Amino acid sequence: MTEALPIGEGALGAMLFGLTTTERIQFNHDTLWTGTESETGRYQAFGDVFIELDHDKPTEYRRELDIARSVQRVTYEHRGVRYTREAFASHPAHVIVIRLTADTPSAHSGRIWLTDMHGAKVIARGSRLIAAGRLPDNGMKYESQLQVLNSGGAVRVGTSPVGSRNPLAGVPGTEKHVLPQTYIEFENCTSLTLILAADTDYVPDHGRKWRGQDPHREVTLRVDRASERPVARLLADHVADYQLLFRRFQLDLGATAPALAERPTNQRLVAYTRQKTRDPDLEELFTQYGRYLLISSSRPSDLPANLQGVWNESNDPPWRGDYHSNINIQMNYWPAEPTNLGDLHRPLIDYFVSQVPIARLRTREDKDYGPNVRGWTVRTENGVFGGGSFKWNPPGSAWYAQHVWEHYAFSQDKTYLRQVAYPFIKEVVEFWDDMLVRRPDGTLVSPLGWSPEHGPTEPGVAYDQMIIYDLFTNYIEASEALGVDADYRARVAEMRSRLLKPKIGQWGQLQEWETDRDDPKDEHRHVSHLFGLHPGRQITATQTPALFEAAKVSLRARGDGGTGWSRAWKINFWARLHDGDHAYLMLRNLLTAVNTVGTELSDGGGVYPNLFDAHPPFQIDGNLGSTAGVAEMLVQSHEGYIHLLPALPSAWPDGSVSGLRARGGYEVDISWQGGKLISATVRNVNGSGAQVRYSGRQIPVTIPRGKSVELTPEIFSR
Ligand code: FUC
Repeated sequence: MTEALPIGEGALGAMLFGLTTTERIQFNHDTLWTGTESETGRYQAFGDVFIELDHDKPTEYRRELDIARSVQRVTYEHRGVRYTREAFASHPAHVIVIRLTADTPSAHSGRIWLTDMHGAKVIARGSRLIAAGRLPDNGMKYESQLQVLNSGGAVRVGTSPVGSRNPLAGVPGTEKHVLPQTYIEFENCTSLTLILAADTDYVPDHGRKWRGQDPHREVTLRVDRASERPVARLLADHVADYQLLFRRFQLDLGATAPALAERPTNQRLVAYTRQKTRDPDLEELFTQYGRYLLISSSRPSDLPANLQGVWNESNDPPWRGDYHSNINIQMNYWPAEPTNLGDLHRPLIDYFVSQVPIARLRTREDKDYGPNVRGWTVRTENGVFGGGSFKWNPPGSAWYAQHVWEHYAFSQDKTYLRQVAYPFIKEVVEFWDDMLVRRPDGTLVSPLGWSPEHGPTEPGVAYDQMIIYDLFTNYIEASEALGVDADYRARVAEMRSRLLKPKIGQWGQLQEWETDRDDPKDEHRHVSHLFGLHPGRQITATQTPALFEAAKVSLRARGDGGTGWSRAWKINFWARLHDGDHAYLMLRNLLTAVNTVGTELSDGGGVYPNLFDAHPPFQIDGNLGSTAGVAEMLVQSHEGYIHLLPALPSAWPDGSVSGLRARGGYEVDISWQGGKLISATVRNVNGSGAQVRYSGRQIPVTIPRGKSVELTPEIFSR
């Protein structure tokens, strides 16, 4: 899982190991979950496809993932034959396609297994393998089907006698796999095409008890339809669909020396770590890889990407492969809006909405909140049936509401604001309207705070106070944008003004707790008390300069290490602090080659050879958070204006970016040289007037909708 390459069509994902003796394709579907309305459950692995080839000791071996097309390829030579294997996950067809070809006719002979991670019996229908079952835990129905198509040679169903040689012996990670007796045998085939589909009966709807149709019909149809189409058409449709999303954002951070650029990514990563090579192409790749992973694991109407996206080989994954509400699920979606994938933010928002009915019940059942509280909140660990576990995370729902708001802030989609965002945000505001405690002097505090994930449980923790401030701000702006609820808006504004404020402590730090007890040696991975700096907008250089300086002091004390996601967050923090060089240092610290797969909680973050973020273990938030961090270095828009190059590091003197989105309904392209702006194009997608800032100067720009203006540095020096 640290070397295999991921593909995905949103719901269905796979890891391709690129082996030549027995290839392994480990697959997942985002809905295969244990658990119930009262238990988080666990994200489950679905199954594997094994292709026995017996191409031992290949030469000229090359394995690649083309993220510009979302196609994985393996090529090698074996006994004078040149083999090519290509795989892609098609969103339009909802299938994974694996194609095996060679430069010599009749060169493929071997066997193919479909395995099921929950022990379902595998049957064959023609040259199709089918595994259907129910999760023992909650009765969820699931099914996978694998069609094998050939040109030349023969394909037939085989059954292995008990006790026959296990072709998986020596395939890493398959020690516990039991091979089904039924398989497909192929002999002297010129090419093979494998079509894989999988699904469950999960629906994100508590009103239907989370269950819909038996997946059999849909899975059968998907495989039938894809099997009838020429592979070239499937591929062309897939690439076109993928590129519509991927190409919206382009990035050039400079050129890597040709001799280095030719080397494989894993070697470049090691050189980058150990020899501190300059490798802007690797930094670009890593940034775009985050977008690739989001496109591959999050499409409208899917579940959002969990701790491992859709790439998980275990039925007992670390932290259940769940939705952690105190940083992780949010970080997964930080890059969506700025890097022009706003439509892929919807799975997260729709997931929140689907969980609310149960979250409301659970909140009112809890003695800390009581039966009369309005609104709802969540626990730290969450599944897909509304249930959660581990401690309550009181401001969790308010942090969710930030995402609901941000989708409007970027898109300016009023229908969405009215129908989805506003009611959601308002209900969470009501929760805090009921929960905040008013002290004798009028100060409002959250009563049961816990700064994730350390320190005491007590009132007035910065994490809670800042998220509530953010929630109230978003509510005020949402109700203004819709022109509704003026009276309640005034009440919320009054509450916001009385919230216990961020405090500066004895060593100049921004306090994590109301009591000035921060330890300057505390390098805890969570940096929750800087929420107001990022992803919030309470602390800014212009509005709160003293707090801005205190945030710097706190962040410096927290250090430049941490888990993968902690490093990714620090890229964003330093970008918001307008310190491009420090943000860049954090990017380098994240892009550190790591091999550890055991759980490390204090330090050890980095990336694996396949560029998956290492918490350790693998956790996708660091990938996605880092992509957001790079966007934050190039454009910011959280202060009511579009800020060009707010944190450009000296390591990227020349470069360009296009397709960055800014709040207010704008899109921005920028090119720079010698660390200075050359030109910027600001397009009005759905905005109504903007301010643009560069190098300390700000100008208003008026652009008709659908049009753009080009801004040169002179405009800012007038
Ligand atoms: C939070 C973090 C851990 C880990 C887990 C999934 O609890 O504190 O580091 O990322 O989520």
